[in-house]
Amino acid sequence: MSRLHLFAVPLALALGLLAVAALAGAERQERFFPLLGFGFGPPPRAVPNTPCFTTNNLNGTCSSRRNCAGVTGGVPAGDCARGLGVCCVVSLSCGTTSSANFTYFTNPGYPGTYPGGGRCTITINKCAGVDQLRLDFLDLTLAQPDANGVCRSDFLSITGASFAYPRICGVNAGNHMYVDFPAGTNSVVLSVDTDSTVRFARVWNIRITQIEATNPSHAPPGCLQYYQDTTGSVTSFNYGTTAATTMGATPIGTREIANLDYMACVRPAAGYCSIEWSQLADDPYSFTVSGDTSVLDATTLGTAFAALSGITAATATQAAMLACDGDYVIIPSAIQNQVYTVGDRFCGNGFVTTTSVTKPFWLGVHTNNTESGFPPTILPDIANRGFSLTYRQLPCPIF
Ligand SMILES: [Ca+2]
Ligand SMILES: [Ca+2]
Repeated sequence: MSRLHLFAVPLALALGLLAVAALAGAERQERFFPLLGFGFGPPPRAVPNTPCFTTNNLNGTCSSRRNCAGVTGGVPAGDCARGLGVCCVVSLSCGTTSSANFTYFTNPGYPGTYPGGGRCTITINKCAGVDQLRLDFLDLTLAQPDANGVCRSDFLSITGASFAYPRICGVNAGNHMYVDFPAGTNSVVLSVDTDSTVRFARVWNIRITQIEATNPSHAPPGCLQYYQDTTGSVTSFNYGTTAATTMGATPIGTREIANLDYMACVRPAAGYCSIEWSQLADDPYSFTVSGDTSVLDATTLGTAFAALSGITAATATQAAMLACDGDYVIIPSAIQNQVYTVGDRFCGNGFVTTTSVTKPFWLGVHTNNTESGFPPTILPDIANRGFSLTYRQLPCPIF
């Protein structure tokens, strides 16, 4: 055997082992460089399982094409990691389960509409380190509530979570909700119930994001909503400028959803000491939560004249309790026109600009189970839209 052969045999063996190892590694690779000649070439590169965006702004996870195909509902949507992997977007409809970092829950036939019928559910299993979900309603149009604001024919509901989450219906695109996993549980179920006897074109696409406890977007305890900018708007579920045309209801139904009790929280930015809440100047309906909205005209609707405030029942006089006892928002330690208000509840058909220094910043939302008036001697609420309030955080004063 020549010197060349003596050298070549162990070399070929070593290269062969390398090739086997590389092929095993390729199991997890979308792309690996084919072994050239005796196996020389760049080592295989792992696809990083990092968050990625598609060209349509959908959230996915960068993974190998093979791994994406193995994920329930996984759809490859463009390249990531410089072409090493695909941005794998998980999109699922009824009767499914997901444990992906981002899941899009859609109606059957999305982006087409759905005529309704039955209950459509998705079960979300939490990932390691996760104790919260954020639901972004990219599309969510269900039938309107009944004349009392009760989501009767259609509703989105959440079960298995640590809080009595509101049932919502109507039009909610652009709104969001946080859901906490109770300690010791691993899954939460989202359900969309629709009544096919109510003729209506439903559509939904809900982005479900898993939020780790360490994530800066993690909402504080008790916050159904969490806003993280210094300015923004907080809008009640199913808010809209037009009156709802409730199926067969007389009088025309409210858009305001019944049975709500939650907090919309705002993250205080560094160097900001207070928050100012105000009504949209160009939308007189942007605070219509109690009373008969239909009879008010532009001279009163949205003005301080139509604004009411109340006080918590424990300390209220009878007169004060009459105001803002059914549907209202709460602003803690409220200041209006540089003076602390007597009460912290606000209702009616107008909203006076209000400031609060209580941190974390929050807006409480409460609605009762009816629009028929409470106690019965009080006139019913009619055609309430809910609210869309803007907020801005105010910098700390410089002394
Ligand atoms: Ca109302
Ligand atoms: Ca009510």
